[in-house]
Amino acid sequence: MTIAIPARPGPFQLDPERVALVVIDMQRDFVELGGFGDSLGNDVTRLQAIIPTVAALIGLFREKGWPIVHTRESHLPDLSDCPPAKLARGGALRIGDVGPMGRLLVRGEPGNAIVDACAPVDGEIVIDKPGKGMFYATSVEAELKNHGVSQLVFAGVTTEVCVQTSMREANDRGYECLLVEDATESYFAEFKAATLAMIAAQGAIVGWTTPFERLREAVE
Ligand code: TIU
Repeated sequence: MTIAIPARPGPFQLDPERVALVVIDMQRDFVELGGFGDSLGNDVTRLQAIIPTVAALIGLFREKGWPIVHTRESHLPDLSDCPPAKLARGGALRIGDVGPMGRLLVRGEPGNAIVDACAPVDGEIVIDKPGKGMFYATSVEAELKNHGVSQLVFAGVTTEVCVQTSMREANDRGYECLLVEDATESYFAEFKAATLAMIAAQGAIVGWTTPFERLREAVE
């Protein structure tokens, strides 16, 4: 039995047997001062506002016993998985340089950790990804297949970069995707607004969007 979630551009038919939550890159590197996002000149405080909503969404999926995937954008310490074209870009500091929370965007460094309020617990899937999208150079597709998942509810940062890239990758692979509007944020308000609009346009060309409360009310 599916649950109809009020959403844009129309109801999202959530199937409790096939759904998983994907929380994209809720890392200190993107939401705290001294991390990678800050090093690029962004106002990271904008992103901190969604932490309670993302945590509540994670709590809802845990309560239901539905699978949860957490991603981290990260690179190996030797940066062998970081293309030169990505390494060459940045602000005052580059990927792999030492910042106040350790080496920027490097796996295992303090800044690469997911913020405490959204941290994974045992049994949840954690995916380290070298790109913006969650499918590129990762094992996530096999993990989702193992769990029988064909619908993905998305949250995390940043809306138009890693979240949208991951949604588009998922959409092309046949997953039905729902983005939780107030559980995602961008450094740029106008980019978030445009992303939400373009995802749901043309009859859900990439997927559906809805606020957390609509989702919570419908599934509880
Ligand atoms: N810069 C920016 O908006 N985002 C990223 O670099 N990565 C993610 O979105 N996770």
